Amino acid sequence: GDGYLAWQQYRRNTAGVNVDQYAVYKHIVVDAQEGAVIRSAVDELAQGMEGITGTKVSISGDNESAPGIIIGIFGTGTGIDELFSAGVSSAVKAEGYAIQTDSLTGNIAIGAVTSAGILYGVFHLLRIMGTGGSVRQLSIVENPVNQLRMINQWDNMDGSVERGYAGKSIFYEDNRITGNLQRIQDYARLLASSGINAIAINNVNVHRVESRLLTEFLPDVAKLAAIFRAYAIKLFLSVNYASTMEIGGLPSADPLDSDVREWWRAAASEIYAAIPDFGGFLVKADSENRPGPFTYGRDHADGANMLAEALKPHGGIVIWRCFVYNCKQDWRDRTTDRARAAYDHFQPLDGRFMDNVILQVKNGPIDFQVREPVSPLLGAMPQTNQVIEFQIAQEYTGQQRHVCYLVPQWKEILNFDTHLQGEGTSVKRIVDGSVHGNAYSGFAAVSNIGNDTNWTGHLLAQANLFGYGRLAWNPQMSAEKIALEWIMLTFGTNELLVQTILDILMNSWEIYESYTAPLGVGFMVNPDHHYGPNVDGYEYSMWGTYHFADCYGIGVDRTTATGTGYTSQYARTNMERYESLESCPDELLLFFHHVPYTHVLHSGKTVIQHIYDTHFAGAERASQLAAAWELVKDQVGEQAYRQVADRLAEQAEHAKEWRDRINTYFLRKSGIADQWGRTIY
Ligand code: BDP
Repeated sequence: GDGYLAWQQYRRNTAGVNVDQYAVYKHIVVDAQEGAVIRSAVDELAQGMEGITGTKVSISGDNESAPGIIIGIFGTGTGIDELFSAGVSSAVKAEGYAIQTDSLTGNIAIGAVTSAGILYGVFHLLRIMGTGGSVRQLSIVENPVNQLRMINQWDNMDGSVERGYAGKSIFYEDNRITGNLQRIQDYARLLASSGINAIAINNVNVHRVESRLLTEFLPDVAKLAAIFRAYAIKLFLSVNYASTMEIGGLPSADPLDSDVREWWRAAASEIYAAIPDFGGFLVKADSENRPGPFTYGRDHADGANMLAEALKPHGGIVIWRCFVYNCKQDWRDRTTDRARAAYDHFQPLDGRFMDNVILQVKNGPIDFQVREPVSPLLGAMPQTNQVIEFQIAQEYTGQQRHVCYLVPQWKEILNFDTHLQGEGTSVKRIVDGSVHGNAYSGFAAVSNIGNDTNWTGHLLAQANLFGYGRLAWNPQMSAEKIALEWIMLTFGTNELLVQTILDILMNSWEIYESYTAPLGVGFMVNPDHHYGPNVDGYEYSMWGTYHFADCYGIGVDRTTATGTGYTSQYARTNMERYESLESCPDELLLFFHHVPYTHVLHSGKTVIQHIYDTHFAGAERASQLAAAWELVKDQVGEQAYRQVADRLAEQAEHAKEWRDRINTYFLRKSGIADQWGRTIY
């Protein structure tokens, strides 16, 4: 098809060897009270079963001739409790579920303690059938590892999407909320099926018109909230910190000013009157020209707490972003290293935030580069709730014109050992809240969808949206397992096809990295739109993203001994590893050290030869991706084949441009020839 159904194809022929197992299930028994989420779950199950088995299923309140699929909520006096042992039902937590096949009757039961759990259980069962798994002996208990599994839309009300690479907004057009609510419901379904439970529906850069989502557009926001509610997804709004001035008619946004505080309290009350289960606010303040508490000599705790106080009586939360740095200062001295900024601003505030504030920390210290170290702020504030922020949108990883499956990158970040509470203090344990026992914790990520028919522009970029949700649900899942699920649900189970797409996805991050900025140095992209090579694009600007290449060497000295001191933001073990040239990993070398081109890496190559080799190899491997796709032409539908073939062709060409621009630059700077005598343009 055209990609619109994404991983919700529910096609008959995908199920492979176990397909006849599914066909016996012809009715669904609902052992739960009516409600929007239950209705979504039942609809989904019916639709899915009909697609997969090719026959209509009936829905009833009591059991007919076995076998059927029985769904129900534990402890509500229905029959569901009898179908599970007490041990199993008590292991199911808030959003979790149990799925079990009765060996005698063949009935499949899905039990949960909330309707959200039922919905997730239904999606799980459909995933099994969609990937051809056996349903004969199911015995599953699942609970999400992360409590908050959030998506951030960077959509503007004029219909554009900041860093959007898949068309226009599905939420807004002409400065109002769209009338096409069906597409939004389809998006809610997609999100819920991968495990997402929260969404902020507007860009973190809030313009005047979006501020009015809080006021005059509130009835429309409430409609959107109802759509998401039916899929167990909570709705949040990004707010302008200075809304009191922007739309409130007040002269100030000082967080300690009582009029300002009162304005926010009243605004919150109105929102909750319209949307009783409203999630809360997402805030980008004092960053990249956004207003914030600094204007009034206050700090981020003052700002966040003002909003938290307004939301608290209603059970709402403030998600305050830590992407805060001075974008107008260039490089003055070691303390102005942009990589230091989030930690320098926030770490000293630990303990000052109200308990309904969550800090949202980007995965790396700079900005979603293809390779960065893990942000040292993650886990460094034991008394503060934190969520990690990823970018599903491929702003710096090929903008959904290149394929770049990001789950392997996210896995590496989540598995990183911060050593903050001794060995084994991994990022995933920090963000799931278990290390510090946080009230709130989890994942947030910038969405990669727009109104392109296939949602993500590049069809293969759908794997990142799906993968993000799956990983937020369970960070233990392997990148490969997630990819396999996505491939089979989307394209079916043909072996050659599955293996080909799996190889493309699993190699794509490494390939992209190899022909772009080397060894963790970052950027080297065109300013503003950030697409394509421009080695010095940001080198002499104010944005704080530099590589410091000259005729002798390259890289940023972020050591504590001689550099910016950034390394000292890490726990000792990591600090020492990064500080020393001997132990710093190759892939991050230029992030932490300024070295001569002749510096020898652990790989045995010099830095300059590494640059040449990776760029030649990367461009070559990019063109092989296109060749691999050609071989499965007959296994995919015409439209899907075309969509991907076109992008892979563009990537192959663009990778050569990257290769040539980077290699030429460094040949000229260093004057050192390629050891293998290849032509460098
Ligand atoms: C950068 C984007 C910019 C965003 C900013 C942010 O280039 O468009 O507004 O991050 O996260 O990556 O606030």
